[in-house]
Amino acid sequence: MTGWTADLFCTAFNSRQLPEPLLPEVAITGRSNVGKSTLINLLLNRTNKKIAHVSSKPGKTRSLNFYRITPGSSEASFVIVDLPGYGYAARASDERREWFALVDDYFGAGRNIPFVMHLIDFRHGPLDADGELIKWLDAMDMPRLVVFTKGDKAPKGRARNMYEKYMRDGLASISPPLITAGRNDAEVERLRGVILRIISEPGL
Ligand SMILES: Nc1nc2c(ncn2[C@@H]2O[C@H](COP(=O)(O)OP(=O)(O)O)[C@@H](O)[C@H]2O)c(=O)[nH]1
Ligand SMILES: [Mg+2]
Repeated sequence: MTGWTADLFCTAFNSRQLPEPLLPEVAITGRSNVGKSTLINLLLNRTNKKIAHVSSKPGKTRSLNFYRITPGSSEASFVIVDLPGYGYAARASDERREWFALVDDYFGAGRNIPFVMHLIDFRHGPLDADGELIKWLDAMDMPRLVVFTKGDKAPKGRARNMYEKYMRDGLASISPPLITAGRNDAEVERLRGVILRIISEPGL
């Protein structure tokens, strides 16, 4: 069991509401409904008493949510930022503009963002919207850690082939992507270790 504790210390709907950047911030991004809030709850052991709001309706979160994480006595604190979901097809183009305005402001503010965690639905692999995100993050030279979600919904026995195909097709990640399954299992514990390791690597 991890000793990570967390508190939601800021919710920002616009750039004026962004908190002072005092700690490294790991931003979590991905398509609406991919499982960002679910993974945050898992990382923080909040499966019963949830801290991040999980919704079955895509595109609910329009704010940036900042969680201050205290991983344990020997590790430095950092922040996890839950970004609004990206690129859900039903969204109007002015909402896309709104998304870019808010998230561009966040990334462009000179904050300490060691890497972005890019969540991808394991069943589908990277879709068009993920390709757009990758291009946009690459253009900012932002390191990306890919994490697959919904591994439990993939066809049984095909996971290895699917994983290898995604990687062969050129999906890049600063550490090999883990496959999460909506539960607090060994992969989530591994992910905690990967996050702490990357944050502690200077000059990534
Ligand atoms: N089976 C399964 N369902 C998941 C997983 N991750 C998220 N979900 C479900 O997918 C829906 C959207 O999740 P949410 O965390 O709100 O996505 P967000 O919009 O990216 O924050 C919810 O109904 C979750 O319960 C997973 O790994 N496995
Ligand atoms: Mg969410």
